[in-house]
Amino acid sequence: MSLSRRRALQALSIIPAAGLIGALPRPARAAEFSLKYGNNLPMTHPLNIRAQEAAERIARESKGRAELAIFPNNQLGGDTDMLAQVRSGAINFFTPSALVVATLVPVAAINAVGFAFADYDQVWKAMDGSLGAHVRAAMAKVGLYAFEKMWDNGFRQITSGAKPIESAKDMDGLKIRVPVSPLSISMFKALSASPTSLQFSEVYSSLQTRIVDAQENPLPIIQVAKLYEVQKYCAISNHIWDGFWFVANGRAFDALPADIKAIVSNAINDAGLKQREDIKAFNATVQADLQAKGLAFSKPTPDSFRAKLRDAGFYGEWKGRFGEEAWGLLESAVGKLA
Ligand code: X2X
Repeated sequence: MSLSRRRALQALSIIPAAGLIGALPRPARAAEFSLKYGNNLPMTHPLNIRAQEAAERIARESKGRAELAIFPNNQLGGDTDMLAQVRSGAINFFTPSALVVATLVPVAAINAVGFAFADYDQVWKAMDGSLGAHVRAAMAKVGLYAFEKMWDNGFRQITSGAKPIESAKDMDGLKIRVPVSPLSISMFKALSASPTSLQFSEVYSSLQTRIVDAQENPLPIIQVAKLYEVQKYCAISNHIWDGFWFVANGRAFDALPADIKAIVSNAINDAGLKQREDIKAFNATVQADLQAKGLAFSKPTPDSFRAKLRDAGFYGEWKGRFGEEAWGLLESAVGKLA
């Protein structure tokens, strides 16, 4: 089924979003290798649409020997639960944001240093190149195998309920939800906001009940998770570039026969590359869509944010925490930061 057809059917609820998997024809006999994959995003996000295609390809190319069973939308628990599950082998795959991987592998947050990447050319050169290789090697040390091609989350933007963000001074005291990640907390404290870490599964309700007033996420997430229903303003801050690592439990993946491993790797890496293109296309129209749904946009210049971070010692601190080698790889991709 083509992507546009699937999207159209979803929009018409002919394919119920969470029932997409159940709607697929199942092989008569259980697959020899049933691979469980959990993630935190709704079925309508390009990550799940492309993962579903990868699942179909894996079933086809393995002639039914392997099956990728997708558990989207936090069905298996929140991010930290799924991270624990993929480590223990309870699930085979998980696509955590690099921010979340960093609770386990600190250097994984290096792509999320504030205002480091200027554009996608820099992002993919670094993440498909030596910076990504450095992070993947660190993940391997804790038993996580990360596929080569990172998937796109996007440049993160700030939404708020009470007032718009026009410059860094509007961050003062802002009660903002951030992912469960030390870098996010550190960055928003340095911006003099009041950040709280919450798993993505709790974001909508915490905004709705005003436990927090603001959150930050790429526009495609704001759209598919319907955060515009519980927020009024959106500042195009581009403060962090964030991506999802497609990680496997290393031991379980290694134990698969070589031919199945190759089929799975190719399907997942190819799907990741297509997912990047989907986000690019999504970005071309999503702001207008969100505007039509009532979000009011502002575009603060990054200068006041960068200056605040620099004055608070943010860059110096994280250079120390990530170490010279990783920091050097980042700076060779984006230029001098600290
Ligand atoms: O939790 C978030 O904000 C999200 C969806 O962007 C991540 O997975 C980090």
